[in-house]
Amino acid sequence: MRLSRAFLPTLKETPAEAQIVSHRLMLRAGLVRQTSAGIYAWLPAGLRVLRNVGQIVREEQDRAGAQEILMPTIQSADLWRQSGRYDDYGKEMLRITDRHDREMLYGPTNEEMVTDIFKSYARSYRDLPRNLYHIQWKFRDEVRPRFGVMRGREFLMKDGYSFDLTQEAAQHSYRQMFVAYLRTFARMGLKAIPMAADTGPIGGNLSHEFIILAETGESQVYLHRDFLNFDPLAELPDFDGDLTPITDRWTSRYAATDEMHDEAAWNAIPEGERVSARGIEVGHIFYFGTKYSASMGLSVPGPDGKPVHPEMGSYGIGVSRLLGALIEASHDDNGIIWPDSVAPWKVSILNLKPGDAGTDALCGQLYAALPDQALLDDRDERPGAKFADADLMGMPWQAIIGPRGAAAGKVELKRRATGERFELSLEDALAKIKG
Ligand code: P5A
Repeated sequence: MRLSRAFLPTLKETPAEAQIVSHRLMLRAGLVRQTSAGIYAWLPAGLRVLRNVGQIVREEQDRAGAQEILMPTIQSADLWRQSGRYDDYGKEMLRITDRHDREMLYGPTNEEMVTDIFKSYARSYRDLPRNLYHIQWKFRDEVRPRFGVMRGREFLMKDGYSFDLTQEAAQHSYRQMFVAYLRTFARMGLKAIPMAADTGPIGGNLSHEFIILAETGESQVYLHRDFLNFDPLAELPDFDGDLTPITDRWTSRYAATDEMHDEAAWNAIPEGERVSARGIEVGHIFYFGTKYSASMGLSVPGPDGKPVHPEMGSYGIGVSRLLGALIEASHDDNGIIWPDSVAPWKVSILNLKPGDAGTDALCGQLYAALPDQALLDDRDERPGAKFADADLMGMPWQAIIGPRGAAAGKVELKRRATGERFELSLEDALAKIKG
């Protein structure tokens, strides 16, 4: 993309309404635009990151054996009456009436709908286990939407749902998602720590929140410092095999959200090993047994012919919230520092002298060699403005090209995260950018 033709509206001023750094930077870097309280339009750069995040989520869900579907945003109130949640959900649910006076709602989550869909097809225990997920917009009429996409009213969630024959099998499905989540967040360069959590309106008695430590986080959390050194990408697990050694390792140390905090267990940990911090919840997984299958009449004949209600769990990732979390975790005074895996473009190419034949040619060559991966700053602007915008937008690499370098056939490559600079030939620069 050429900046001279792109819709990438950066702001120099700090927007007054933004209270935390990620929100400020998302507005300043032109990633999103608020259209109503807690509702955002995604501009080109923001949309590219949202898609990259979604793609990592998708790959790890598929790897763990889940299958992607796409359910609608609008649901019928009748479905929710079956589970009893239509009234329970209260004011957070956006209720809509259609032209025939039928009660509808904008889905805040999809347990009811997926249970109903699965019920239409499941014929016997041989149709178990199954795990279905989608990445779809949700609406929750939050009392206090705030911090930009972090607590929105409309937000993008990956929500997955598992169906199993036995409690044991359901716990295996839960562990598959537990491990898939560890991998998902690690691939985005985030350290997300699973913590014992409260189940709230979803239900059940087993649940973990995946939390990223950040001063601006909305949750108070308590954890053992060992978690800070765990590496989820050290090995590729066999998702069909026994995952308990991995999950046991992660649950063997104390980690809890405020609601689940146990003072006695906490005090038993030596003081120097305790970390109490603020955190951002980027994922939440639940095992709730037959809560929805029983209330919604989902059952299949088991191996002995007797009907069984499948054991279920649900698994959520805040895809749009992750953009805020990623920026909270990776920025400096000058702007965003995108991790390579989610960056909107791999490199910003800074043409320091548009109109200079040699400079234009070298920029053009680099740009052409990186289809859809480079943002070319070919604007008629001072170099200072280009440096500032490139730092603000946060591509992992900056390729700085001016007349002197161009004459020598050299590209100055800057790593956004560290500020390291390299003088390289076009080929060597390309190799580094492609990593
Ligand atoms: C799990 C999947 C559920 O809804 N049902 C389907 C279960 N869980 S949850 O914890 O309520 O939400 C899952 C994740 O969605 C993100 N999230 C939000 N993101 C932005 N704005 C919001 N208002 C918001 N509410 C929830 C969180 O990351 C949460 O972990």
